[in-house]
Order: sequence, then structure tokens, then C-alpha cells
Amino acid sequence: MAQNDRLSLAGAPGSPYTRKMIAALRYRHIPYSVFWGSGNIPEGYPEPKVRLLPTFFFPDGEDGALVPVTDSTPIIRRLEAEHAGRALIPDDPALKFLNDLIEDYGDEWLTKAMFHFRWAHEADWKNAGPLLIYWGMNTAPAQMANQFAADITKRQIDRLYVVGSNEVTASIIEVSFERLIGILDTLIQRRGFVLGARPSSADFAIYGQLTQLAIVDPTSADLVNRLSPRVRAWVDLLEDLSGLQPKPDDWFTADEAREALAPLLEEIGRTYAPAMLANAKALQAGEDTFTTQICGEVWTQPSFKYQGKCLGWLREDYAALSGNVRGAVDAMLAGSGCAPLFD
Ligand SMILES: N[C@@H](CCC(=O)N[C@@H](CS)C(=O)NCC(=O)O)C(=O)O
Repeated sequence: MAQNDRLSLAGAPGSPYTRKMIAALRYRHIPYSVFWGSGNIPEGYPEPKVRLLPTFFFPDGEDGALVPVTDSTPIIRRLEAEHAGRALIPDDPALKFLNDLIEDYGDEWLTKAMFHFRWAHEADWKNAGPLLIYWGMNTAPAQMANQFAADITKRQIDRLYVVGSNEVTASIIEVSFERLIGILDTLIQRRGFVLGARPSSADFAIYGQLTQLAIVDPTSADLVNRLSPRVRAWVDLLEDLSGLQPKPDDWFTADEAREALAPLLEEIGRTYAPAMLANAKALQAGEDTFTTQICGEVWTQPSFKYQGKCLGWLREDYAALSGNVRGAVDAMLAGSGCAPLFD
């Protein structure tokens, strides 16, 4: 049943978090077996409680029985502890904190762009519907696949509001995505990755979303191609970094980080920060939806418990910073719009 020498997971090529994790496993030289689609999990594997992709199967049960585990961010940290070398999390505490923040921006904000671009424009949903079916059921007869594609397309379009995408916010999402591509173009040009000359979990979070935005979905893929062939090429490189030989001094120094990351932190402060803050406030007040201003427009969406948890983890990280480090981090966050997250 289980291939115990390998870490197994169920995922999908169209799932940004699956792509984040597979690329991270390759870079880290951690052997894995991936099952494409929750419908293709082999017999004998436990059924996940929530069918989130990716689902990992860790030998956490009695006598090493497999247990389904989800959520890429904590899984990356667990794998850091279980496998030595080729770390994705910098040792330097200030850089580590920035990595956690940028990773969460990739996972929790950039994913809005991913979902929006895929389902808001006709050319994109016509493209994505059948892919979603064939990624999980590649031998399905075309007629059946087309019917399933139509069903899932309708369901996803009806769920656009869940990530905050609507006619008012469409331009906020699209313009912020264009800004991000410009910022990444300049950042990557420095030393190849978000935090220096070696990849961090923040790179893989952004990469995961871009496997879709820059390649699969035609409207956003055209944008990326046009705005930055460098970023488009970066996505291909991140897929397999098994040959990169990272060195301890490949991370940015404090001075480099301060200068290099300022535009990205400002972008995070413009979009992710107000959304995460308003979400946390609504959750605290027991409200089902939150409304805030992002880039001068009204942003309304259902409040989201998991993102409340993410902000809680970041605040714990921040609280654990020692005085000196906190001072350095505060100096970087000042004026970026991110500081209120940690007030
Ligand atoms: N926080 C999770 C997010 C995973 C996630 O949202 N997966 C999506 C696919 S990319 C999913 O399985 N969605 C199914 C659903 O929401 O029903 C992680 O980091 O892995």
C-alpha cells in the first residue's frame, strides 16, 4: 500500500498549492509520490476529512499508519524540521519573518488573482473548465468531460464572490497583479529569487499561483508575457531547482533586503494588509462578511476563518522577535502599509 520510503500526496496540476509543494519537494531533494486528483488516491489510503489539495499522507498514526494532512505552509515547516539541508526558511530571524509574510501574501492574496483571472473572463473559463476535468480524469469520454466542465465552470463562477472578485473589485485585482509582475521583474533581476540567490518558501508560494496565472489562464498569461518575459521564464525555472547548489550566504544581507524588498512590501501593504485586517476584525465580531477599502475601492467578501488563523500565526512570529530584530523589521515595515498588521 504505502510506499514508505516516499512522502505521498494527492494534488492536481491546476492547484497552485500542489504546484508550490511539488516544486519545493524537488528543490529539497525529498522523494515523493503524487496522486493526480483526489479521485486517484490508491485503495488503503485514509480518506481526508476535508478534500483540500494538496493532501499529504504522513505516517503519523498508530504503528506508522498514514494520516491525511493539509495546508502547505505548516507542512513546509514540518519538512524543514524532518529533512536537513537545502532549507527554504532563512536562519536570520528578520529575513525569516519577511519570508513568512511574503509567503502568506502569495498564498492568501495572490490566489484571489488566480481565481479571478480563471473564472471572471469568458476566454479563461472556457479554457479552464475542460482542463480541470482532464487533469483528474484523463481518459474520460469527451462528452462526459464537457458536461462535467460546464458544471464545474458554473459552480466556480458562482463562487467568485468568495474571494472578493466582482465588477467593482476586478480592476483592483488586475491592476495589483500587473504591479506585482513589475515588482518581481526588478526583484528577480537582482539575484534570481525573492530573498537572494536561493529560493525560500515565499518563492514557492508565488510560483504556485504563477503556474496558473502565467501559463494556464490566457488573459493573465498574456499579461505576464507582455510585461515580463523574465518572470515568465522564472516560473519554468522554479519548477525544478534540483540542480541548484545553495550556499549559506546566498540570502540577502539586512541592507540588501531593506532595499530590495521595499516595493514588494508596499504592494503587500496596499492589498493583502487591509484585507487581512478587515477579515480578522469581522471574525472577532462574529460577522460573516467584511467590507473595507482597497486602493480606493470598496472591497466586500465573506470572512474567511483560515485567513484569520494565518494572521494569528504571523502575529505570533512577530511577537517572538527579539528587541533588536523587531526594531529592524519595524523599520522595514514602516510606511509600507504592513505595519498595522502587527500593531
Ligand atoms: N491552505 C491550503 C489551501 C489549499 C487549497 O485551497 N486547495 C484548493 C485547490 S488549489 C482546493 O483543494 N480547493 C477545494 C475546495 O475548496 O473545495 C494550502 O496551503 O494547501
